Amino acid sequence: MIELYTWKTSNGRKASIMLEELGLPYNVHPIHIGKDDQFTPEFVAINPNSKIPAIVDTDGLGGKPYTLFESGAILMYLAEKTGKLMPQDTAARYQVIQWLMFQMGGVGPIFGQVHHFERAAKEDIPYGKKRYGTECRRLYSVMNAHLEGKKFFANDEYSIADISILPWVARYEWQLVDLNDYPNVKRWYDSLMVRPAVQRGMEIPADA
Ligand SMILES: N[C@@H](CCC(=O)N[C@@H](CS)C(=O)NCC(=O)O)C(=O)O
Repeated sequence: MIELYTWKTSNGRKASIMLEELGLPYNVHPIHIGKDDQFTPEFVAINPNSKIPAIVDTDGLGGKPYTLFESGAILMYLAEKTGKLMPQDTAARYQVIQWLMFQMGGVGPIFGQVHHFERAAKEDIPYGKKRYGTECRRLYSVMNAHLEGKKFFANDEYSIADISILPWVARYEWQLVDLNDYPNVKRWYDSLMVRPAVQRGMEIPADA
């Protein structure tokens, strides 16, 4: 059984979409980050960095419980555990890892800053909005150019690379982005958002 510690955010949804796609049984433990649940001693014991998502695989490596945080590591672990959504072939595998790292090092941190400066900051900081908004739109342009003539980010196969990027693009309105300006991203996004597993994963935790 996978114990999933999460909240209804872009990083949290990566893990829940992945679990839904794999059809693995899992229990959801809501960590209300707006109420500081991430700083409780119980959760810090699972993730010393106090961020969701995190998992405990009760049937982990060697049959022992295995604890993991960082959404990219969780996606890779679950892909390896099941042999799904990441290819075995080394060249193809690194294409997936490359776009996963693009998300973890670029899309996530930059889009997150856009969300902060546009929606959460208690003061209006035009420099922050401009700096992160410009980089966000540049990343959309990179994705749009890459997806020309392609169905998915890597190897023309659905993978954890797509799952990592999707919940961040799902917040395009928060990023003040019109997806019609990036037609290849829009086509990719529309084709994935109709997947039942994606729709279920986007709604976890149900009561958040
Ligand atoms: N690099 C981490 C980032 C995780 C992260 O920033 N999670 C946010 C929610 S999307 C969080 O837990 N924020 C709570 C806080 O910063 O106190 C990952 O991909 O797992």
